[in-house]
Amino acid sequence: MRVIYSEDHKLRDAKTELHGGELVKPFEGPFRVEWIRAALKEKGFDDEVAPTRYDLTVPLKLHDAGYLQFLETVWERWLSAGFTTEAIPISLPVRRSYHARPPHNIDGLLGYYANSVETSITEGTYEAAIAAKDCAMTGADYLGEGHRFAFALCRPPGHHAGIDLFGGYCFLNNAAIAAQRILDNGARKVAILDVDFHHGNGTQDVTYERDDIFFASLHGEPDDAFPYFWGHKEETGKGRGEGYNANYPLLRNTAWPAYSEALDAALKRIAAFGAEALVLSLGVDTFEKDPISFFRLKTPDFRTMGARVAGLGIPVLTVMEGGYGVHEIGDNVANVLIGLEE
Ligand code: SP5
Ligand code: ZN
Repeated sequence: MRVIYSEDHKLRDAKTELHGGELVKPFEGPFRVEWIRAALKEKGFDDEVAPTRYDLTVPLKLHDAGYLQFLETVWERWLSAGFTTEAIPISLPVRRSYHARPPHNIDGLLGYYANSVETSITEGTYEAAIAAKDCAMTGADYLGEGHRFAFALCRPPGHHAGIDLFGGYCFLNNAAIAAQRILDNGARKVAILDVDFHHGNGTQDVTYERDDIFFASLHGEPDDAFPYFWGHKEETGKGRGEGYNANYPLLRNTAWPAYSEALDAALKRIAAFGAEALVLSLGVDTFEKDPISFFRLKTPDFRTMGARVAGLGIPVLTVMEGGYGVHEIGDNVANVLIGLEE
């Protein structure tokens, strides 16, 4: 399987994450993709290429122009304001912020565009996010050439990035950008299946009113899991997008039997939708040893997961999302890709 990878992910190497009331070393760091690449090499995935460079035409179909401008300039403006540390928002628009609008002050703007505050912005974050979306788009174009599978080893991840929101370690919605690219290349219907432990609130946001992208997410139930305020069953889409969004919230300690039942239900919906291609938003933070999550999937389960997804019989672009803490994330990712191809 072709793997698309950019060295530029290293440009984002945050020192801080707000976690449990403390600034800690981030769970999401460059080491993650190096672990994944090591496992892929060991398993014989040797077709690795660098991404093509693309402009912002496709991202602008999903994200707000002011938001993209913010991402591009925030670091420089943060430094110009006299700050010397990584950028963390302090004030966010919330219920009854009736007249919220993008403030001029960069400190305020940071909160305006944030949906969570654990994600510090650093020098190089924008460049890394751009390279990640280029990986996803390159994968979409590779499928467009008639290939059945590709893996975009995106970092930073993307599924928490909304129309005009960053957070959850995400800035640009790599998976949705890839789905849009697949549509632009001629497909009429594309599905995104999000198997990251966390609800893909950003992907849901950018696709919620659309009927040409079906979004399904399996995740820790919002009562108990980040991002807490999205991912309920009742969120089914809006306007022409009504009926094209499916959430499968799952309980603490969910293991393969209950997980695979929800997976099969989601795959059934995707097949009924008539998707011509699938973007698999792959987080392996469903693993039993993940440090910030609470499912109980085991390494062999990921292979079964890949095989089930391949059962759809359509081209699949796998896009990397989360998965933290332990070296096994590499084997878990490799297993999904092996399962897809068997
Ligand atoms: C892409 C992705 O997986 N983003 C996840 C972002 C989650 N950030 C907040 C994590 C808070 C976890 N708190 C659980 C503590 C368990 N001891
Ligand atoms: Zn996650």
